[in-house]
Amino acid sequence: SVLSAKSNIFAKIAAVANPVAEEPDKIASNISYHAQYSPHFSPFKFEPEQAFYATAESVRDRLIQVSNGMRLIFIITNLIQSKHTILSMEYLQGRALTNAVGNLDIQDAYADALNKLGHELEEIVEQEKDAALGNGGLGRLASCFLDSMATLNLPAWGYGLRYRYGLFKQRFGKEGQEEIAEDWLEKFSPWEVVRHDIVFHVRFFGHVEVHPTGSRKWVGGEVVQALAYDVPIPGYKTKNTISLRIWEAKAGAEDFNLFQFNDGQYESAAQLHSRAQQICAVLYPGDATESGKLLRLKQQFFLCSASLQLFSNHGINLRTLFSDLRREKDGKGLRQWSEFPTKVAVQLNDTHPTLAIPELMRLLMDDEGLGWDEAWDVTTRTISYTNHTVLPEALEKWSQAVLWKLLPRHMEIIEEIDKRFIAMIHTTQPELESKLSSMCILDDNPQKPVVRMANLCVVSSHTVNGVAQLHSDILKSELFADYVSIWPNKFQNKTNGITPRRWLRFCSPELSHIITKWLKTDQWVTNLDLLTDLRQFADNADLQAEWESAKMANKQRLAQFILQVTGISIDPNSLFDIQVKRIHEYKRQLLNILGVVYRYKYLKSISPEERKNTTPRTIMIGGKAFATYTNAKRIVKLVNDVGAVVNNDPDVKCYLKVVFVPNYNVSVAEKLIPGSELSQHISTAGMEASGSSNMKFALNGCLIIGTLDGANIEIREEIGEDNFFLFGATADEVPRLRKERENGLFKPDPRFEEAKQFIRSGVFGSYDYNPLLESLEGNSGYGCGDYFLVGHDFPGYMDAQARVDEVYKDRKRWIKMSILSTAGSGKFSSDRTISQYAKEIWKIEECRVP
Ligand code: NBG
Repeated sequence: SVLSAKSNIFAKIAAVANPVAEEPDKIASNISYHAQYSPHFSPFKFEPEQAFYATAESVRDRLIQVSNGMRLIFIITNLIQSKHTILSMEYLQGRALTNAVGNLDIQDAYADALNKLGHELEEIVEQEKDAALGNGGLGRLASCFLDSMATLNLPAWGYGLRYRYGLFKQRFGKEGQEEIAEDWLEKFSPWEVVRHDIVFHVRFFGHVEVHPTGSRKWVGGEVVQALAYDVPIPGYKTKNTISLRIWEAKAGAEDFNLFQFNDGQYESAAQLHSRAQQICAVLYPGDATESGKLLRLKQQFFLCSASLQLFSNHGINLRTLFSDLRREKDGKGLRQWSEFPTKVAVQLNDTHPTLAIPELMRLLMDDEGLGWDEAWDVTTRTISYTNHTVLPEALEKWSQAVLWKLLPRHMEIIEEIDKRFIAMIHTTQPELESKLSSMCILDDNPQKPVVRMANLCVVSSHTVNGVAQLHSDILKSELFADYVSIWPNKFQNKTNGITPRRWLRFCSPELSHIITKWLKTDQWVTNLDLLTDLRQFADNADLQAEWESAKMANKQRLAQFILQVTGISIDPNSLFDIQVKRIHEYKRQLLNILGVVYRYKYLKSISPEERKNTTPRTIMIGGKAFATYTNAKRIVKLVNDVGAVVNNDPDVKCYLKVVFVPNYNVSVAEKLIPGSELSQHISTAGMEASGSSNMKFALNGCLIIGTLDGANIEIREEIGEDNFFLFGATADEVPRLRKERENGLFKPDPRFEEAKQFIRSGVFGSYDYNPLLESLEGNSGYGCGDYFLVGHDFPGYMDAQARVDEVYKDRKRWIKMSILSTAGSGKFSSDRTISQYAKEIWKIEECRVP
């Protein structure tokens, strides 16, 4: 009967392959066309899952249409327009359907069309799997940038890898977090378009051949194919659709050894295929082993080589484009290689794609015949580098031995870059000679000779930037200080940003409508500075009432979601306090949970009457711990254990709930952030380069409790210090405090000691938390006890939390602060960030489709 009901629907709605119509009837017919003729599912099956795929394909048709038009424009203007490329090992795209119909401004039409087919759009979007080709902030930033580049009509694309398994899915067993493969390609991704005509060969290993003329060529070794997949990225209400091009590694039919296969040697017959498949199998394969390190380097080089070989964003590869140019030059004297950087700009998203530098040098010298000086000039004017962290363990250093084996020609080039850099210092900056051992690229320490990728980036890029003002200042005064006197103008700041489309307009439609109503325009979606106009209404009782009810609706939706994924029921009238991000000691989820433990102990110690005067709180913590990061996993376990006790304690459960939100990802963030009232950004000062979820929370009217770290500082400046719950040591105090601690001068607050003791007493179960708690005491393995200063900042944190409790009781004041948070968030649009990159680093202008 289901079958006949569905076929009735299809019979009523003729299937037409017409993707352009705006009317719901025509859209419905297009969706049913895909349900019937796209060969993925049995015909007439139209459950939510099939409906999602058919809807997504229908939307994709439109994207391709716009994108093809765009491409034509780019090709026509190719010779006068410059193009920019982001190379990133990570993109954290999340789901695409809501964003696509929202940006194309066809949301209502698709909702109506799905209704006609017996489905709700809200239900259908939940069917989509997150594309999680990234770890956290760095990857999500790249995805926000793509949205802004498209919206600002910039001729700019992103390049990455098509990992078969993205960031792992987090599950819980007896021992805590377990990782399982997150299978975004289990069926298929309806968004990507495979480009069988865009294939490049990427070489590994082999050797360098020297010709009698002196020219060098990299030959032999292992060659795999890089096949392009394009994911269309629509701009918001523009005709511009750019692409995220992700490469897949594969071997060809000729690499399959039919003879061996017929001989029964099945594995060795397919050896080259399986080796190629390993390259894009997983995001960040473990690198504890030598083979793991080699695989990561292979991934990095694979991305760089494929992208650079292609280089022109629109299917004209570097050779064709520039042999055309060379012809022009020869014929009419028009163009030269020196103009290449006016056509192509490459932004390295952290050091992961550093191998783009020697690869571009190699292509220019060995394949195109340029001399060193000319190739170096072109390369250094093409490449720029963004640093995303000062944590020493995250600054990449690759073994010279492994690099010599994997990329012999590139190591020759890296050596030469280093040699010339050292010579330059000797001749032009002799006062820096004593610093050379840390400034040069090759670290020849006989125990473990390595290549310092960040140094290679700084030496070879025309611009280096940090991602928030404090971070950029630290780069100039500490990490890269020695280079500043050589290149004073090389260093810039580009404070991160977030796309207001995904992070307000689409994830919180109620609040968006209120903003549009009060500002009398929806232009804020692309001009976020307009939000400042909300300030004048912050005290208005009508706005406050509407604001509070929109936040309440979001909280109720969030409570339902939490119930559904954890079975824990939370009270929407309690203060929703959220900390979601990767689990790391410097981000200090441990400070948060110790505060919770203290609060629990305190609530237990007071009378039921006194409890009634406290502010009820629901604390939600979410995030993934890297699989081999033991302390991070212990923190996750502790949060879960504390929750299990607190949430079931009849004395306190009305006043305190603790929830570990499992499997935090982009689509979970889209539910948490709109429903948040307080969010925690409490890293040890100087350690969080920027943070970007802080911006998402503030934009959604959520107040921040935080330290003077990363972009917190700028957020506080924008929204006003009265609207920010500040605590903790400042970045310049941190080294002194660590020293004092090392010298035994630190006196812990009694509340801190009590909280730790309470955990040790076994209230939260029998798991041995001593190793975790010891990291706050003796030697934590980072050189001094409590390297992250949890103990030092604990009392300040507790006092700030007490201020939060007090202010929350004053509803008018809280709502006003919430409105002012949103009103002060204009600066943090990724449109602003990307405009600054375009103008100040890439020197590109918009390329609008007429
Ligand atoms: C992260 C920082 C964050 C920052 C994002 C985006 C890395 C290496 N760095 O603070 O830790 O917001 O980059 O810039 O992932």
